Amino acid sequence: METALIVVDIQNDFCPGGALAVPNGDVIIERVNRLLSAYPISVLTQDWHPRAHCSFASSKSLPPFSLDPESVVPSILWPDHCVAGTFGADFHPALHTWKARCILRKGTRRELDSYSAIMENDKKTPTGLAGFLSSLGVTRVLVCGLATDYCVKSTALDARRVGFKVTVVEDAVMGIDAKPGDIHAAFEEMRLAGCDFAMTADLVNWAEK
Ligand code: VGL
Ligand code: ZN
Repeated sequence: METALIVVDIQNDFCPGGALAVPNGDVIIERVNRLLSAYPISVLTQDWHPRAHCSFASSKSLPPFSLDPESVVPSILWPDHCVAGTFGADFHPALHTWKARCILRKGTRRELDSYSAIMENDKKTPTGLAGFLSSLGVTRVLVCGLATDYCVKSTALDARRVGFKVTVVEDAVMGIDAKPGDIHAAFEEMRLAGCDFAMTADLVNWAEK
């Protein structure tokens, strides 16, 4: 029964100064680094979009944060962010990337976004991560990173859906809260889906026992 750490999207564009900055997104990095030291099966995800990606408001000549009129499920159009190969898509320089076992890029196809590290937004295209983790004997995942109300939430919910035990690292996630209350609602949704919550210090102590 193995535990894996999933570190979601700690990239320059999601940190202060970035194109889609999560307020205080960088303050969690020190805690994430401690988790990376404690959990040897670890995955970093990287939001990795082609230019003119379907999630970019600019691709549809609409203002950022408007709803996508072409999408059947309500989805927000974002400022251009995490364009593959750009500085914004790089991991934040303070993140101890060398400690991670695996790097998973997502949202790589122009016409399909992927918030979750497990399933793309069509809810039927797997990223391959669940298979990778299962083949290593992983039954429980710890989820941390950015942003609580989008990619962290989607990853945690999908991980539950495909059968992993899920612990969200409460003090190692940070959210956007585009609409105030979004972060709170995300925690509630994850809780109702059967996710547990824990703090970095406790998870690091348990790993060392
Ligand atoms: C994310 C919006 C668009 C995230 C990624 O990492 O939470 N949010 N792309
Ligand atoms: Zn994105």
